[in-house]
Amino acid sequence: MSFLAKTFSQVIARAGTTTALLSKPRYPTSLTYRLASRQSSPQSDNKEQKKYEYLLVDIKGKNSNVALVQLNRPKALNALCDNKEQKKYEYLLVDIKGKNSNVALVQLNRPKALNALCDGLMRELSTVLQTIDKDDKIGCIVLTGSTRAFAAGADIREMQNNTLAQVVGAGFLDQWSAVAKIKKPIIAAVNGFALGGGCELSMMCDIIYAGEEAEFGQPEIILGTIPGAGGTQRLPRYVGKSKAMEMVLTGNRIKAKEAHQIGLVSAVYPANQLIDEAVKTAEKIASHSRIVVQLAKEAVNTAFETTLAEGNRFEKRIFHTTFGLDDRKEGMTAFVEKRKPNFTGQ
Ligand code: CO8
Repeated sequence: MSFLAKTFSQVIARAGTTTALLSKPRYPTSLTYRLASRQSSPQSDNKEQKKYEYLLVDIKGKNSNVALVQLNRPKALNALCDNKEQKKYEYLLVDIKGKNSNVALVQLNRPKALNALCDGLMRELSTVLQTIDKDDKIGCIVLTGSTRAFAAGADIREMQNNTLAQVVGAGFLDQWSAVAKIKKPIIAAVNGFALGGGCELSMMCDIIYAGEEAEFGQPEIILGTIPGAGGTQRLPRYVGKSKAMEMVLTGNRIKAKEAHQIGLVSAVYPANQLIDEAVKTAEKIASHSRIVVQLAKEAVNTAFETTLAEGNRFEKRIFHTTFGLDDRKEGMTAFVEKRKPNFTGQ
């Protein structure tokens, strides 16, 4: 064990009378070791041991009130890596893209089930997106799946035997709404199937790009149920009542070209260029003021939640608000001085 790592472990081990938990880096490029105080039972401590890729965590002391955190990357002499390895997510691949490393690429990775959105996947996705949302280095997110499927819907096998009491009682799939609450822009890069919850997930994003072979649909009616994550609400707002009704009532799928024609997606690319194109757009968005991008996203989304008059009033207030920002001053000054703006997010 390296000197630094050893010292680190000893410090953690001396964490005192409260149990200390050393949490793992949340996603690839950050080296974010955090200490968090936590009460935990011996039973849950055993579970913790399996959760860390590079650490062993144990509870010590007569009163079980000391956490022993051991760095455990022996082959690399416990080098404090920035964890480029991507295996720590069960259902996702996460990577950082862009010339300025300011775009997060999140890929759904459950290929055998065509990225069916099981509970675990959606929990992981919500957590990862919320973590990225708080990362100052990232200005835009690209969400994608595989060439064959963005996502073929909620996991039918998981839902098959659920009862009404179970789904209501457990708030079944409540965590899905977390995606629509992310403040940073998300571009859905859709190749293959985007069906049911997959189509709804893409509509929770801010921009949808499609590969030429992409197919969108709300086939829940075929399964004896209806869309549950925005299919009956977002879809008519985006494509109009008649088309939304047709898709929801027949379960028919539409191809990328038609999805483009009706305004569900804003551009169609050859499948193998889709992610690059999405990242290019994401980089452009990320080059603008972070705070102003966030405000702009909120303003556009408000158009779907309110009347025109209220929406316009909200927009005007947000517009006025930008005059309290350094970035608004910098953007206009840069234009006048014929140079590129240097935004600070303030
Ligand atoms: N759930 C679970 N497993 C799935 C799903 C799914 N949604 N879709 C595909 N799979 C699995 C298949 O079972 C199969 O697994 P296995 O090999 O073990 O049998 C594997 O993926 C490959 O699928 P297929 O063999 O069927 O592949 P095909 O190329 O023949 O067909 C299709 C591809 C057309 C995508 C077909 O799989 C299909 O129709 N899938 C179901 C699509 C669907 O109905 N989606 C809607 C689900 S319901 C829903 O999304 C409600 C959302 C509510 C959200 C509420 C949030 C609060």
